[in-house]
Amino acid sequence: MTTIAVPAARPQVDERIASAVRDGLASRPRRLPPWLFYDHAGSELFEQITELPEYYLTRTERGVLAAHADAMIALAAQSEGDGRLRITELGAGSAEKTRLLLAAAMRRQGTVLYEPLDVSPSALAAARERIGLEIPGVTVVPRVMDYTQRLDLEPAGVGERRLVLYIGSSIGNFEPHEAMRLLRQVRAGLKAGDGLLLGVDLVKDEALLLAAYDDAAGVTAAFNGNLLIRLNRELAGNFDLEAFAHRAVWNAAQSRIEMHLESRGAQRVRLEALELEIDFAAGETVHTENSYKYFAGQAEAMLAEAGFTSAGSWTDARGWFAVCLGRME
Ligand code: AVJ
Repeated sequence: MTTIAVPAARPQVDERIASAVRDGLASRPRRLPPWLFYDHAGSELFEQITELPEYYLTRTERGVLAAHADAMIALAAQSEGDGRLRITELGAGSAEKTRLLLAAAMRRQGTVLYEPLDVSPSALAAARERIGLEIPGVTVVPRVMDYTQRLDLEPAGVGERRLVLYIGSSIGNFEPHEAMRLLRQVRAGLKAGDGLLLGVDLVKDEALLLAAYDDAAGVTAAFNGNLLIRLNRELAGNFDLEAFAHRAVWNAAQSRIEMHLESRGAQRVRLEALELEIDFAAGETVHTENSYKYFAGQAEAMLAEAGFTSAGSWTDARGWFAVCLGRME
């Protein structure tokens, strides 16, 4: 009889995650990239966030889209005559918000090709189910792509123009220079007549901003802390959740909400899979997210700087959230 030595079960380490965590935790101040939030549990927590009374972003943008989707689609479709729109979304779809735009395109042209781009195959599969089943006439063509690295789009068909959606203020996670790089990258993938619909959260009263990122029910705190649960699971870590506090800060000089995890005391944490030990001082923070807030007119200016012509801009009655259409001439 042969005895086979079974190595201790060790999680399969994803290199992209390993290097982001290694670099981020070694830098001062320590940081972790916000894309790490979105494992299965994190995506569910984010869905819960979008329904919180304090998290005005999703429902405000949804209101803007509900009121103006037809106008947005009409403007995107018509420049130099009417084109059929193909709708390409950066990210795997934002549920009812995307649906409002697809429904408007359906009203205009009867059928529509919808192309969500995302790094996550499972997120794309869910989007395909959701959209494909709920709106007959929409053909969903999902593509696995890290659009922050490169955007390679097959050219839209003859007589067809592409409308790229980048809604939900997802752009707010990027530093201003990275955001501009991304917009230019999108523009480089488009041709004359194509457009980009950009949704951005606007600067408002500080108390409202802070509440949106530090809700009474503690869902955002759980979303932030889930990052540590993920590192424990995927990198064999021993973070003690109770030993870190959720912090949301308004950085007025940079016009951004920051989220941090603050070490409640001096402690040592081990990430077995990286053979890494980190000593946290009491009060030391890990910066986990920036969520930039823009001034009125700023999104239009960014679109213009990236080479788009500003074709339309919509906001809610309180001026909390803006959706802007940039077009390629
Ligand atoms: C998905 C990046 C738009 O910044 O508001 C929600 C993520 N972070 N609550 C945002 C988030 C904390 C969200 N974005």
